Amino acid sequence: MRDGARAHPPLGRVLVIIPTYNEADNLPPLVERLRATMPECDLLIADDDSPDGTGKLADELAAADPGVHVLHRPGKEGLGAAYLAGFRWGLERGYGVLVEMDGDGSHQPEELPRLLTALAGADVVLGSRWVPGGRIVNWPRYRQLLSRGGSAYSRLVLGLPIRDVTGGFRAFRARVLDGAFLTDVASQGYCFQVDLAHRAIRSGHRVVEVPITFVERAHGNSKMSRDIVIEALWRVTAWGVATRIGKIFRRQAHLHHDNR
Ligand SMILES: Nc1nc2c(ncn2[C@@H]2O[C@H](COP(=O)(O)OP(=O)(O)OP(=O)(O)O)[C@@H](O)[C@H]2O)c(=O)[nH]1
Ligand SMILES: [Mg+2]
Repeated sequence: MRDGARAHPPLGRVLVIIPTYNEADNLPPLVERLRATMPECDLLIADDDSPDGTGKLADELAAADPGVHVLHRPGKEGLGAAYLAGFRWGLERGYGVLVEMDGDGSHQPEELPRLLTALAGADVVLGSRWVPGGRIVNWPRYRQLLSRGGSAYSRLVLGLPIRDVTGGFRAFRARVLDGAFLTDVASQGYCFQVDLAHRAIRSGHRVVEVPITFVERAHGNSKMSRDIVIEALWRVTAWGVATRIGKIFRRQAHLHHDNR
């Protein structure tokens, strides 16, 4: 049964996971906007011992608000590791929906209700800059090209039917991330997002994109680096090759079976 109540049961409690590394200026206004827009959603700030004191600020926000939680991690291990720890935290506590959101103000809390509305009829919702209605504010041209190029390459190599493959504003039904889904995820930088989108589609989940407005960070520095781009390139290429080889083997096994 694909449609109906069993395929898309009620969403349950929502946890918004915000990985942070040096986001002291961006975090307080973000938390305030999230609490104002969706007070019923809990927040988890996953901080990698930011040298600028973001973790301490997060503790202060949590002390003042029982809906705000903090996961302190010992050091900078990349976006992927912070999300994996955050997902585990949320799954252990029985949340029905786990949301990914950047802590630098690029994702708009006011757009979260639209993502959750779309999730009522889906398993995964991707906030998308590259579908009609999606917008980018204040991004230099080279960043737009890098993002579009990254999505186009991933789409092509992995055969993914989505436009924004690298975005980081997403909502997952918890049952998608449970079990074996996250086994062996090793991606650290942005290709973590490609990895999750690829896994969700490959495992047959209903994935939909909704347009979002992405705004360049207000304060602080981008963590995008050459190493992160190189990691994404080699991993996506390796997944593409593995997927193709897997298809060839399955086809041959099928033919062999038919000829018996
Ligand atoms: N916990 C943790 N968070 C991280 C790490 N690297 C990046 N982040 C956070 O992940 C989110 C996305 O990373 P950004 O640094 O905003 O990415 P960016 O380099 O600004 O990329 P653009 O926004 O595309 O310019 C932000 O909230 C970062 O603080 C990390 O190693 N650990
Ligand atoms: Mg950013």
